Amino acid sequence: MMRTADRPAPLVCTVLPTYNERENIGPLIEGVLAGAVTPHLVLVVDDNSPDGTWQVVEELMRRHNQAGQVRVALERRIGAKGLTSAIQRGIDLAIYTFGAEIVTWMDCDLSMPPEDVPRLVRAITDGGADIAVGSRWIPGGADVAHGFMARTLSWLINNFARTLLDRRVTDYTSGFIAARRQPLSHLRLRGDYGEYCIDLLGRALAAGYVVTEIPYRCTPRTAGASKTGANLWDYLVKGRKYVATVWRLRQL
Ligand SMILES: Nc1nc2c(ncn2[C@@H]2O[C@H](COP(=O)(O)OP(=O)(O)OP(=O)(O)O)[C@@H](O)[C@H]2O)c(=O)[nH]1
Ligand SMILES: [Mg+2]
Repeated sequence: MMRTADRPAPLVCTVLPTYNERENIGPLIEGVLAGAVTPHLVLVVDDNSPDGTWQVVEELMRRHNQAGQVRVALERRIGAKGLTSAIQRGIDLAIYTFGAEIVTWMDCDLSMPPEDVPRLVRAITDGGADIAVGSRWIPGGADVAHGFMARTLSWLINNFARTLLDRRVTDYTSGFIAARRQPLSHLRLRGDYGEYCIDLLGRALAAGYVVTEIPYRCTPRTAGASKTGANLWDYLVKGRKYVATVWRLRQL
């Protein structure tokens, strides 16, 4: 894309929501910064993790924030908890405090490859999308992190969402997203865990925003513990909320 002197490259901010990701956060931050092609800020929103994730981030801030340049920032929330509110807090800081034009976010268990962040960003800067979604369900994408039962339930819910909402999106529960500031400034995140993603994409499509998908390979976490349950009951409880979210959005 051509840039002129009066049109500086847009600031991209990657929001990283963390709870007890001490061993993952360092490689993840380094991975995101290594792929940066325009000015890029990494903003960690940590809910005062007992394992001291925020201390690792503070150390990286000392290393990367030199000569007045902020490349790594930390929001340490004391008392607040929850993935959706952490991402929303990060989006608000990215847009209104740091002036980001594009915000990306992802899980911090290294199940989503930081090398793919530039591809999501390019889908917006070069491809003209308003929102780019990392998808496990298009050619080139895969989910090798979860077992047969979880993959089947995820496939079922995503097909249910495609049938009732919009077929162009295949991974409504992705959570690996890049978006322009404009949709984010009037579509605030609602709901718990994966529901927020279905809800955001459903409302964005209904509002006429251009949503594109980029394939990615979801790999198992190798350090730290999952914060969501992995037995059939947990999946059914989560799945019921996903179905209710799709059902609510169907008439938009
Ligand atoms: N700030 C914040 N981050 C959270 C909270 N709960 C989970 N996270 C982060 O959300 C991301 C996803 O959490 P995971 O434990 O990987 O959950 P998941 O991906 O649904 O589960 P798996 O499929 O088992 O990996 C990780 O980056 C977590 O650290 C929370 O309460 N606050
Ligand atoms: Mg995970």
